Amino acid sequence: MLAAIVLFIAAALAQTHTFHFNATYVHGNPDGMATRRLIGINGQWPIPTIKVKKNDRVIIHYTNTLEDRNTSLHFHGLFQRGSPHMDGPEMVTQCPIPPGLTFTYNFEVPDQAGTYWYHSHSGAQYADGLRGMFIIEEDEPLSYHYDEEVLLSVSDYYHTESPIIMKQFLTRFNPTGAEPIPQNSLFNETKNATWTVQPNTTYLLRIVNMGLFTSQYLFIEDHDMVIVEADGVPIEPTTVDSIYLSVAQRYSVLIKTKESTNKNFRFVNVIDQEMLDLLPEELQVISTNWVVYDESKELPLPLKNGKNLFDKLVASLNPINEFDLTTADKVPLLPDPDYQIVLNFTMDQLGDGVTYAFFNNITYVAPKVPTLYSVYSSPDRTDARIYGSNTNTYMLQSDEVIEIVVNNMDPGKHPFHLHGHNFQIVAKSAEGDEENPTIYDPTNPEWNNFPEHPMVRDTVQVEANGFVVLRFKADNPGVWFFHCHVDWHLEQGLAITLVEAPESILHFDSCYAAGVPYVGNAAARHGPDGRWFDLSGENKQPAPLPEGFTLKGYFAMIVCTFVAIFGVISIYKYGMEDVNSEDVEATVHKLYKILRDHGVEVN
Ligand SMILES: *[C@@H]1O[C@H](CO)[C@@H](O)[C@H](O)[C@H]1NC(C)=O
Ligand SMILES: *[C@@H]1O[C@H](CO)[C@@H](O)[C@H](O)[C@H]1NC(C)=O
Ligand SMILES: *[C@@H]1O[C@H](CO)[C@@H](O)[C@H](O)[C@H]1NC(C)=O
Ligand SMILES: *[C@@H]1O[C@H](CO)[C@@H](O)[C@H](O)[C@H]1NC(C)=O
Ligand SMILES: *[C@@H]1O[C@H](CO)[C@@H](O)[C@H](O)[C@H]1NC(C)=O
Ligand SMILES: *[C@@H]1O[C@H](CO)[C@@H](O)[C@H](O)[C@H]1NC(C)=O
Ligand SMILES: *[C@@H]1O[C@H](CO)[C@@H](O)[C@H](O)[C@H]1NC(C)=O
Ligand SMILES: [Cu+2]
Repeated sequence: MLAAIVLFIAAALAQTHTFHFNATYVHGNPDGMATRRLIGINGQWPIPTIKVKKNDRVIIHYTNTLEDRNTSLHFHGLFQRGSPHMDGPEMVTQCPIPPGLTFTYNFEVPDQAGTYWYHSHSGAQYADGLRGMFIIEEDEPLSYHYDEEVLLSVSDYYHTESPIIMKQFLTRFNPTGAEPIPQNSLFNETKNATWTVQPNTTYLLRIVNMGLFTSQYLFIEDHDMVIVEADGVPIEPTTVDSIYLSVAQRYSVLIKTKESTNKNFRFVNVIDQEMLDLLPEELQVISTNWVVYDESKELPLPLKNGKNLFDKLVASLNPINEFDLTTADKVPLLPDPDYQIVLNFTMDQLGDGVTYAFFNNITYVAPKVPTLYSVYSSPDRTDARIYGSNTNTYMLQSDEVIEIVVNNMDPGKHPFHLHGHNFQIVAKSAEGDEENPTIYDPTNPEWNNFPEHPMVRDTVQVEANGFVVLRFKADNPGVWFFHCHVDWHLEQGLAITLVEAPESILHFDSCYAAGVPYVGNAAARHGPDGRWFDLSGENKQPAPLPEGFTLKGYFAMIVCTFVAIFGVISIYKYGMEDVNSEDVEATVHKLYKILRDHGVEVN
């Protein structure tokens, strides 16, 4: 009862946040080195932060006012429980939004809180700036205290627009598949930033890597960070001197400022240069920003760059391995899987000379119909075959425990992201040998000693030539993408599609069972060339009554017919047995009264 009341109150307090977002081009120079065209919202860049409370509803009327591009929005880390059609990736859960069109995203956030973000899921479009933070405030008391919440994003940054980069990347003239090298990194979408703090204050810093490619190290000189949240999951408080974030990962950290204001400190973000195939001289891998206690005091000089300086700096940091974190709620290890998906990941050229990425020899190619819409419209939606050979689709049954093993046979690091869920990281290997990658072997005692309380998050980095083993419960019907969040690799096909419990997704079951058409216009006609307007054979109302035939008269006729029939039956009965004739008379009078009440003249 109490639970019901609490739920009722929560529902009553839940707010609806409505946004009108136009995707628009703006010009910007966030790194102070080159002006370029960026994609903003309503003429502004950086794009707005969305901040809501748990249980709230979010409605975004999203209009594509870019004249030459399709677009979409994905809300990274949101489960979209009951609203899989709001997840955003084009050709997976929706069609691309063409120029001029408005698509309304409308969903609730009932079951999660923390640091999320939203970004375009059309090609590599978020590299052009269409990326922002999405914060869901917890509606219950937190287990930790802070005085002030501060948001922070880091990212890599390109001076060229993504469609142009894509053309140069996916060609036979790039036979090694070398990823585009960013020109810079950004800190809160700028550089050389200063963050003015109060002394003796505890800040909750919500940090997102909104970059497209490179992981980053982050640290404040002479200040500890206490990790309390990762990808929306409360984490057993863990003190570190630095953090390491792959693209799409988030951490919330507590930072206690010093009591004294006699000094300012460097706040440094560092691109993981090991991910880059080549290192341009001019690329600033190490970028300095500042924590300012006293504006009248000098800022320490920026840290210098250079190959050896990177190695030296990184060697001095101790960011925790994400596998060694644990959830604050001590989430227990899921039982042995009902279904295991082993994904061997390789990169190779195909006949067109382009380098593609493969899971088990299949490179993801988008279908002609968004996969979720195939679920909606096919009577055979539980059969993987309808989803095609190149969407790399796996069927998940309701409430199964799913295990995904990614064996990375590539010498790069890759952050894998699952839509619609977070997952337990039950095993994660260190970097392997390029000639002899470390393959997950469940019979190897070194690898099947899973933690009792594994780390949970929605994006995990698999190390070069290493593996990760992930588990989750298939408790969220939908079509969910699982892919590398380095969008260059996603564009190379590094994705699979999970079709989860399709029989429980809004669908046309009763139509199939009843043999009722579910596609077409009112006449069940559809197709090109105006056949949508062909209504021949539609269901229609009966022809009108003959002229002079009024509704009253029609009613009188029915009742009179009834009286006549009743009379015949009565006479028949009368003749058969000893019935009181008064009964018959009374009934006939009742019928006359009904007729009079309806204005029919009777004698
Ligand atoms: C940051 O500092 C560098 C080096 O001093 C300078 O070239 C660049 O323009 C600055 N960028 C911004 C956005 O302040
Ligand atoms: C979005 O663009 C349309 C026309 O393209 C304009 O009418 C509307 O006012 C714009 N909305 C906002 C919020 O800027
Ligand atoms: C937008 O999407 C449609 C449908 O997939 C496609 O035909 C068209 O080429 C896309 N436009 C751009 C500019 O990518
Ligand atoms: C980052 O930018 C946001 C808003 O643009 C601001 O509220 C926040 O304080 C900035 N973070 C830091 C660490 O400066
Ligand atoms: C810092 O805060 C603590 C309690 O939060 C207080 O006891 C202490 O006196 C403060 N120090 C200064 C210098 O304000
Ligand atoms: C993955 O690679 C390993 C090692 O080559 C092999 O034993 C295994 O069968 C492969 N799995 C799949 C699904 O291809
Ligand atoms: C993938 O292709 C390689 C080489 O062509 C082959 O050896 C391997 O068996 C294939 N694996 C699968 C799962 O088809
Ligand atoms: Cu990747």
